[in-house]
Amino acid sequence: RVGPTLPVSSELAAGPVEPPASTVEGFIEAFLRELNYGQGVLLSRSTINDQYLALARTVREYLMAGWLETGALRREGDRKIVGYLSAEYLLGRQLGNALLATNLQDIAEEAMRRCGIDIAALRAQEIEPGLGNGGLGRLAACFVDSLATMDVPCIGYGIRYEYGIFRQTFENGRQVEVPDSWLALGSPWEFPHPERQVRVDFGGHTEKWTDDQGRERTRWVPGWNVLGIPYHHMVPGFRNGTVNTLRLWSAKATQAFDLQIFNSGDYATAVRAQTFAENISKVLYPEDSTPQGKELRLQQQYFFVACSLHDFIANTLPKDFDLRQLPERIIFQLNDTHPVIAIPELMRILVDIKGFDWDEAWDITRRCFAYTCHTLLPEALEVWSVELLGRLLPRHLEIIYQINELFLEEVRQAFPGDEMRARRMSIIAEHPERSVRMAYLATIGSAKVNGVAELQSQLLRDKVLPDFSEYEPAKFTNVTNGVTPRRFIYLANRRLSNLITDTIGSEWVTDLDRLRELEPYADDAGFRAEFAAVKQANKERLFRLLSVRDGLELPQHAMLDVLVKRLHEYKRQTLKLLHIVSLYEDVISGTVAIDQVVPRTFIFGAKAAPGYHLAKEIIFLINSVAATINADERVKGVLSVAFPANYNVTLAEKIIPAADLSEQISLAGKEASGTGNMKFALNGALTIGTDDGANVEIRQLVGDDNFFLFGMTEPEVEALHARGYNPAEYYESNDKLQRTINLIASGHFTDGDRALSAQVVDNLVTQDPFMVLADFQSYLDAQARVDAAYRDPERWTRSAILNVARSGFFSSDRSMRDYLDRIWLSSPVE
Ligand code: GL9
Repeated sequence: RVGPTLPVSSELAAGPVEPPASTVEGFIEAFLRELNYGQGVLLSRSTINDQYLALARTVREYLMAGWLETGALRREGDRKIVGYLSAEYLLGRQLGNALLATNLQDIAEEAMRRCGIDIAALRAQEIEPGLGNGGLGRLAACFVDSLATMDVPCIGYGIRYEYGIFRQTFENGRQVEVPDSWLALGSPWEFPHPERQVRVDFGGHTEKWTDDQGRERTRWVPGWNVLGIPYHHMVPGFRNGTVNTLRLWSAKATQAFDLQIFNSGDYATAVRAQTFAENISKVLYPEDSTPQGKELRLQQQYFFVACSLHDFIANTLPKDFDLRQLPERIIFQLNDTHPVIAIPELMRILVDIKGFDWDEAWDITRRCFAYTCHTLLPEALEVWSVELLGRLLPRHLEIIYQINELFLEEVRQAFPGDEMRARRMSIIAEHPERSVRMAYLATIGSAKVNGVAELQSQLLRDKVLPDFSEYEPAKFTNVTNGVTPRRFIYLANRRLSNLITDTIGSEWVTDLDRLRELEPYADDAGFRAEFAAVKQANKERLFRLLSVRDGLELPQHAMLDVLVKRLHEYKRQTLKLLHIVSLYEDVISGTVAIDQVVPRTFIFGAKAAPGYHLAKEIIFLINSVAATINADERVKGVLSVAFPANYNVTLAEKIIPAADLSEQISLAGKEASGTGNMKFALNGALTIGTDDGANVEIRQLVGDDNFFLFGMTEPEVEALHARGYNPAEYYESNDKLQRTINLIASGHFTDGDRALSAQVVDNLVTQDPFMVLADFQSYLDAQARVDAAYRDPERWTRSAILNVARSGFFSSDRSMRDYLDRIWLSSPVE
């Protein structure tokens, strides 16, 4: 069912709110109306952008009644609402998803055809909102999709960055970042509400005062402020009429400019305050798993959290709401530590503004928050210097001190005489400078703490927060990540979706465990042939795209071996590179005859954080190796390397369905979960991977025979660290490794310039912090097993089918059910 049922609220227009008719004629009528009266152009004079905007607005019309109704239900009902607080949402393109959710794809396509428009050109017109860096932001987008599809009331809160993740280009093989002006041609998907602005304070100082009951109170006297303007986005459920809301905040100056100064001609000074304020939501920090100790980033965090809490309390709850009931009406899920300043902010609202006693306020607050930790890298745990936090948010710092003092008192009571433990558990770190450990604040102030895959949740308890899990073991839980099957199977892989639906029916789209029913078909030669044909067609679609987009001409029948994710040393793109170079070296040195090599096309996709120097050197080296190998006649058609620039959600939707082999090769104990790994398995790629993150669970489910495991386990990694790791030992004792590294070091791929590969090579041979060399041989052995398996196409396809059939667990719908059961403690309506 799409669209409205009866309006539930007297605030809705009288009578049913009618969307346009779900027919080609109805669609054309609405489209032309949007074009003429919305865009103000005639069809014959319209540009592609006019047409795209009108098409988007037409689809929006079909969602509108459901959106109004869902909002009214959320406000007027008494169900607990999920407030997802996330600094990132990596949404991907919206048009295709909206057409899918409304079941209007065929109607829209035919309607456009009758208007003489190729809908594919309009789809291509959309610039995806890249308001996230990678897995963490994409996870938030999958989660809100699932909650809408499951009819769970949710408001996703975040930041409307004017510029999202940078657009990556390559110049002479080096990454160059270009601002992502995703709003340049207008976004038809957002609804600005400037009249609902919220004021956010910063700076200043605090004062004591005594209220009329004689209680000593504190008030914050801020130094400056900005306005937050909400922009609403629809989050449509899959054909269920529910449309949830994403509320993204944009910063604006309280005063646009100083007219006197402007009139005196000093324009720069006149607008300085405005520029300063609006910088807060100007651009997404393009960091990956490293804390960015920048003042502006803390401003961003407090800005969106303050707006969101205010919005919920003042605008979503009824005016007379008893805030003691708050934990029954909202659970704020903290997506990593970025929004954790919400904890002291809620305390400030309850104690300073609403006049609650500290203890009662603390009891309420702790039940309103839950915290998800997305990392295992100690360097990725956010800390803010006391100096900065105190300057920007003086009252919040006081509150954090108070929380800490009371908490440590409890700890001292539970462990008398164990002062070391109290110090270890303090929110305030003393070294290297006095700072606030946001993960500790999050843990203390939340009802639940979860990791994002079984292994990481275990390591979170044992290694990252051991004192806390010992103190409150019941607080800790796991929810393994998931991905939305709507975008990553149905939308991205229409051919596979059709094959699945033709075979087992269409229920799988919202009940992914049903994919199990495909299992018997793995032994059906006819089904295998159809499955293999889907894969081949997806490859050809990708090659056509890469030819137009990047000028790449790739062979049609090689194994497609894919490594796409952010560029980071722990993800070990260099290990993949060593494998490629070793295959190439085998051929050019005459060690292996070319006809003995299983043809492979390697695809990389990766952005490096602009300030991450070594990551950018690795990108340059990958591009250098690609250029050399692709130009070498000796391996032509057998080994090819493609590194299309600007890997993003849109490109992922094309690459993943085409992949044969999914590379998930992080050092064990470093990748919290991974979600690309799930998308590949669900699209019928086999995984070569370490025992890390969700790989562990993927392997358990698909079975050892259908997964290529290699590398050290996490305990083995730890043991090697403890013994003292020396990469040079591996280099010296492994002839193949030596030849591979020597070829790179010789300048073979860099026009003879050894200096150009030196940083990457030296780092590997002398430091190798992520043990690439230690896992090299094991990786090569596993790749040899991959080759053997690929030589038997029937066996390969059978395994690929089993990967699809057994990966239903990785639906983000299942993740949401787990959050509901284990953390949010409420269930979807019947
Ligand atoms: C990440 C983890 O590194 C991933 O392993 C995990 O799958 C996702 C989602 O839980 O979260 N944490 C993190 O900081 N990033 C992740 O991808 N980084 C980016 O989003 C760039």
